[in-house]
Amino acid sequence: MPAKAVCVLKGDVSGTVFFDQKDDKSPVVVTGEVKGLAKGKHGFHVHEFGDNTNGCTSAGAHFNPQKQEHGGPDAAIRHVGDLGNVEAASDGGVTKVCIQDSQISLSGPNNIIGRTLVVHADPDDLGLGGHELSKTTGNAGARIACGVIGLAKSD
Ligand SMILES: [Cu+2]
Ligand SMILES: [Zn+2]
Repeated sequence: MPAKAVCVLKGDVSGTVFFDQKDDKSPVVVTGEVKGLAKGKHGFHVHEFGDNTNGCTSAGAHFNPQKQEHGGPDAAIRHVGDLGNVEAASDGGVTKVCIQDSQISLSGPNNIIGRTLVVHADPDDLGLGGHELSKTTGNAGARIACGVIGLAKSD
């Protein structure tokens, strides 16, 4: 059964991101845009909780049901929520999001609906940076925008 979800990002930057999955065995296609990013790469993750009561902080750590180390989206070892980076071509413009991912899902144990999508100030080093935070957060810095991923009308 096809499923769709949507997230409205709010914070220092803004955006809207859509999630589409043809059926529960298919990759999830992530599309949309983020407005106002500084030029360069910005960590882009699904965090565990759909809780924004204390801003993006309340979303907790990266969504990690398999208790793995942090990694890049194409790595064998990664958090389910590790979607890598979005990259802004220039300061303050519109950054298109276009990601296909086979670990996140819109149903089952890796379901991201009801969790939080976070955009970070800094690049995610994909676990390879050698920083003490590389294997937990990719050392991606502050959470500059976030939003809860909600179920969208699928037709
Ligand atoms: Cu994050
Ligand atoms: Zn991670």
